[in-house]
Amino acid sequence: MSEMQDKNYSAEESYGEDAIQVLEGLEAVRKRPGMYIGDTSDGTGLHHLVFEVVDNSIDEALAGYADHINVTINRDESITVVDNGRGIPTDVKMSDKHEPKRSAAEIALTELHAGGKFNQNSYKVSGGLHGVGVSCVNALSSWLKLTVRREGVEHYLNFKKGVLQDRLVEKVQTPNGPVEVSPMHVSGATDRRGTEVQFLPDAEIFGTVDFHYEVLSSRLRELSFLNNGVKIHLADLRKGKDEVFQFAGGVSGFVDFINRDKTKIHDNCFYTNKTVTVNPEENINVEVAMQWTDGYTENFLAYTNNIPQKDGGTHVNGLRSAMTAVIKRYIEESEFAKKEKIDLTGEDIREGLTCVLSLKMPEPKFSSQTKDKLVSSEARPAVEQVVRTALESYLQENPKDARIICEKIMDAARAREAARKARETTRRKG
Ligand code: 0RA
Repeated sequence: MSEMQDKNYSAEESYGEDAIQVLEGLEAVRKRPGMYIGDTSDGTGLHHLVFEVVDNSIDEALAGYADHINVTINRDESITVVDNGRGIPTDVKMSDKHEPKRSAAEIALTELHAGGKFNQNSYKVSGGLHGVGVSCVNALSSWLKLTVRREGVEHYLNFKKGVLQDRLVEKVQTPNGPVEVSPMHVSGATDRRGTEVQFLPDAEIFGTVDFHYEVLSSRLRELSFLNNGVKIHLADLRKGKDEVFQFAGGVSGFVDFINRDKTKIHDNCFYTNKTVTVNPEENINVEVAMQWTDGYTENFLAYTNNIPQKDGGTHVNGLRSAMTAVIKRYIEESEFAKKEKIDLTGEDIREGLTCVLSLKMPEPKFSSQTKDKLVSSEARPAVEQVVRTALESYLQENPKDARIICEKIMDAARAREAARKARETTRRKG
């Protein structure tokens, strides 16, 4: 049993009540790291540390204050994440119940909070899979250094296993008498702005620390597709390798990337990006790109707030129902399909389709902790409405693409019908 849990240990003598809560939080994370960050023995949790830090910079970018994120794998296997956002607030929180009263940055890096996030964005987009926040990364790092560049000044804090090192303490006068505060260290003047987090994952928790470039690059590439306008630079100083992920055109760039070695059967990728208001005050941003290839399988990726849903959910259902309705009607009303009576299914429509659907919405609900399926009911009509309108216009405005797509779909329906008949014949003979 640890000192902190020992009933005989007289806490109040050396620590305040909430200083104890901070230590208990740290201890909880270090005791069951897998619960907070994912598997600590197969690399999942290790790479997740990086994504947790990057998510906060992505949030700052989505709030409109950052457009550049730099991720570096250093030679010692530590990771540096730098953004050009506003910088985590450095001011001492006079409302802090702690003594000495701490900086907002220190609180953000040491307190576990429910949402895990310190950004108060409308979407709370980050949160990734676990959404545990940087305080967990801090607790699971043998050391972490935070540098904040704000208003011409460079500030820093150093931690070991989540515990602040070299604390500064000053006395300030207030109307209620003198109070002790704990500001950040100042290293000097700067003309840069933003937040920098460098950390070394704790080998006591993760065993050998060995980052895989490909694991980081594929998720960072995905994040750059999902968050248009954010430039993400990844550098691996161990191998002298680096890449920049920056795509114009949002998820249509993602579809292009997925289809890079496939044969596209039509030229113009379908793309829409709209925000709709459902219920009073709830904005949902719907972004969709689609392009058909000459293949037979469907390639469908769905995301909510940058988190993938491999089992789909209400957003995917909304997209499918709008697509089926619009395409069915287009074919029924078109010249080229007049003579033939074909019953289309959703599967016919999706054969050879590459599609990326990305939703950004406040407080999404998922069916499980793994967030593999979205269950928020308001997502369905939002996606349905956006896709219906945009796909109708796309088909009207791109008649050549529309015809090629519809012919592929009718081919799929005919093939399905022929296969069914062949099966029936075989059965009768048998
Ligand atoms: C809270 C408030 C503000 C910025 C941030 C958090 C912030 C956090 C992170 C984490 C990584 N990069 C970040 N950038 C910003 C706003 C501060 C203000 O009002 O100036």
